[in-house]
Amino acid sequence: MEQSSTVYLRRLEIQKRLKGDEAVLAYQGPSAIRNNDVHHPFHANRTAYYVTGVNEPNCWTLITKNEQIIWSEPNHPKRLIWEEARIADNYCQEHGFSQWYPIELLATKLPQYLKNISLVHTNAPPPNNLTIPNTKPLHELVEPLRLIKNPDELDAIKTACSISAACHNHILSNRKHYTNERHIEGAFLEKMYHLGVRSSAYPAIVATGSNACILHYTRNDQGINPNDILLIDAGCEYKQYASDITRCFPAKKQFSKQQQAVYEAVLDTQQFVLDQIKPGVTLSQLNIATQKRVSLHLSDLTIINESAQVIYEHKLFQKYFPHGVGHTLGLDVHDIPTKKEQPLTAGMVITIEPGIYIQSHSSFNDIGIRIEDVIHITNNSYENLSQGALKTVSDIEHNY
Ligand SMILES: [Mn+2]
Repeated sequence: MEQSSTVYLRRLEIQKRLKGDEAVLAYQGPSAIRNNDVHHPFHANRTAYYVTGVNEPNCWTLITKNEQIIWSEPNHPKRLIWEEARIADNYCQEHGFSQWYPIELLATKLPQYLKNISLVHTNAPPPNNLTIPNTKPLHELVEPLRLIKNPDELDAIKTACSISAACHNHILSNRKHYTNERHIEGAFLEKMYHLGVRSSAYPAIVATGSNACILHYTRNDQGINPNDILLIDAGCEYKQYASDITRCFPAKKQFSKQQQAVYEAVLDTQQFVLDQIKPGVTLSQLNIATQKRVSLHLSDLTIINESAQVIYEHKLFQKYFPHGVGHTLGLDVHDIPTKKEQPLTAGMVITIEPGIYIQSHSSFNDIGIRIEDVIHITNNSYENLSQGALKTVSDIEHNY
């Protein structure tokens, strides 16, 4: 119930922002069919979930200045032969809605509530061909709220990160047993299930050697060469909140000299960027800081035979570091599309994930390194929510 009371307060906040003739109309989405009568696990539309706090399909929610109404599937005895019971009329008692209706009454009841409404913030086309004169995208109203996490949301993200960190550490210390990327994916999921969570926040990336240079590699089915570096980008979801952690380590006990040099360059870059995090700094500034530090390392390691300044100014680093330094995280792993110039504020959660990817080079081959942590912006600095996942060279080499 802690979650639902948080969501109830959130709905009150939304009501406060609505004018008397405005309403929020949120649709959680249908249960998606995989094939025939087999369904995908349900994952509510995130904008709608943020408003309802309940992961149940086929629900419509209407919030007006004074009411919080939900339509959902009732517990027909025939359906209960096949499916678990729905929340149905408990929406009012347990989740603080002022009114619940079975979904069958949407077409008749909704127009009555919309009579005096002239603007509807919504995330879906109106149901039952209902005509709504003026609509605005609901996410525009919700995203500024979603950006700043409250203590319950932070707790959920923190737990997701701790569980994922334990899974990463489990893979690290058992790595001698894995001979295929798929084994690692399976071991990560097994550990995650064992720790009590079922959903991943995104499909895991388990990449060996040059596969790590494919940023969204998800085949995860190649054999592991003992001389490879492994890249594992994986995270679970807890109470609907995501985690997103990347760790890299040698398949065998120790790094080669070249692997260690690149690894330490990325680790140094991550710390360099973290040291600059405080409210007021923008993601764009952090990106520039990352690009400059990566350029410095590319020059020092003679991966590019140019000065750091030339590498940065001519964007030569992009060949080895083609992505941004991070993104917001919350209900979604890539949560709110942040404007790069928006200053960070306390309560935001972002990832910091520099990388260097070298597919072919005279002295560095098939090395893809990314190190990613989940960072909570605090009043004057930051808190690393995924610090439990080991990443120093000595921790990596000792845990074998
Ligand atoms: Mn990420």
